[in-house]
Amino acid sequence: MPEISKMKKPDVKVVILGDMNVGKTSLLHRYTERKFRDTISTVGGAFYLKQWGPYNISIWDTAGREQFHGLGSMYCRGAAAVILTYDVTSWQSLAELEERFLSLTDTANHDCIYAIVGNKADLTDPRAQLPADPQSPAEGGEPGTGPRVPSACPTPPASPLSPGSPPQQVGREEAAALYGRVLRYKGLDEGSSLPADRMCFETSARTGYNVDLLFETLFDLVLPSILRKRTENQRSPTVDLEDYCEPPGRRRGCC
Ligand SMILES: Nc1nc2c(ncn2[C@@H]2O[C@H](COP(=O)(O)OP(=O)(O)OP(=O)(O)O)[C@@H](O)[C@H]2O)c(=O)[nH]1
Ligand SMILES: [Mg+2]
Repeated sequence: MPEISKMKKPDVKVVILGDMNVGKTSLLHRYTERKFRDTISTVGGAFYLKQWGPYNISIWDTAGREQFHGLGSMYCRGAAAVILTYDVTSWQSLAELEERFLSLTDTANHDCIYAIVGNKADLTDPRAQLPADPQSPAEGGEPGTGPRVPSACPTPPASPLSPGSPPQQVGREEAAALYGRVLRYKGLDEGSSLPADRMCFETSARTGYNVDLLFETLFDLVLPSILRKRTENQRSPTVDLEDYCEPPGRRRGCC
């Protein structure tokens, strides 16, 4: 069925990178299945195809474990957006993004968009907690039904929820500073790039806080990449073997 195979072809690729245990798989589950469920540490990588308007976006979940590190640059090849994920309660997970993961993005598109995402915000920020009223989920309901909570790097860090909560080790300003270093690593001018307050997010896969906002902001931003790719494909058309009909009377074989 050529029609279906064409519909499912991804137009663009978004890759989620970050240390093990930061919640990459949980973020993808939350966005695609509207649920927070038990995960097992990812082996290699997995991808999900998301229909976004008339476009198909592949979202790649990668393994954070060191043993799969070599695969990262392969997953990033041709990426239009990369989500660099850390855990807000782990300073080390932010440091790892720069030390271990940033170089994997060398294979991404030259105009790739970068988001810095601090997950597990429910552990440190009361705004990311599940609301008391179950009728108004933070953002975990059906697509588009939950309230959008805008994220902004420069807002002051929230105080810990209770004496037993893990402390927030990574502030929004550290995430914004990393974003600046990512731009410099990529040779991009901060003045003409997307600003840090738009590209740094704090999320909770557990409650859904800011998860739709993250993915949908990126999907909107990669639209120019999709349109450019489609134009390039139109300029250099390829033969679709599934559509090929052999002319009547022509024999198969080489001679
Ligand atoms: N409190 C809280 N826990 C979370 C959140 N997201 C993930 N977790 C927990 O963190 C652990 C790791 O989550 P995963 O989604 O498997 O992490 P990962 O980044 O995919 O890990 P690897 O696949 O090993 O790279 C699990 O125990 C999750 O339940 C969150 O937003 N809040
Ligand atoms: Mg995983």
